[in-house]
Amino acid sequence: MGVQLELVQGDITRVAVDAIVNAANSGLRGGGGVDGAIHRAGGPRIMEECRRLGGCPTGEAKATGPGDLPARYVVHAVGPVWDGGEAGEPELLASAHRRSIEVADGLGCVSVAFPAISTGVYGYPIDRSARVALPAAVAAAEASEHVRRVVFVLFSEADLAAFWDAASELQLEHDD
Ligand code: AR6
Repeated sequence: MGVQLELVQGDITRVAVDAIVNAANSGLRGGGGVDGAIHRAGGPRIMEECRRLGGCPTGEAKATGPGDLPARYVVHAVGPVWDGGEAGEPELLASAHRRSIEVADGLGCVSVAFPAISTGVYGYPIDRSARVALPAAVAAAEASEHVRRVVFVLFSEADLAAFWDAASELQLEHDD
């Protein structure tokens, strides 16, 4: 069965899907960027649950409830810190996307929204991240039991354009 891919510009905290993915750190301690926005908008219950999870290794993902957000779950994924690209960053970024889909699938989610993991504080170049994130998420969704809709929510117009270019280059059909 096919998977619908959507690329949109916006704020992921406002997206009503089954699971939104957070670009977290391995301590699941909260922080700036999209992590800060998710905890601010979702309220303190998300952090209370994160504290009980005991952290999350890079390339992995763990779920909590959504607090006050319009999603059913938040999947906290930890992407790699960019260190030039020869330190396993693409594999870890792909793994963070694959594991996010697998965790969401295990919770019965049909729709999953991702931010551009690792491309803010962690410094992963946006165009290179898109070429890893898109095929990893789509392939994992295709292999999943439940996930049929994958949305990438890009914060800026430039980030959306980078994901758009990568999707075209990879010949991934997408809606906008
Ligand atoms: N909706 C969608 N995308 C957003 C939003 C939002 N509300 N806010 C920011 N972005 P970053 P990282 C974009 O730095 O690089 C945190 O402190 C942002 O423009 O949030 O994986 C964590 O606690 C960028 O394109 O995540 C970790 O310590 C993308 O989200 C660390 O940062 C990711 O940027 C993780 O760094």
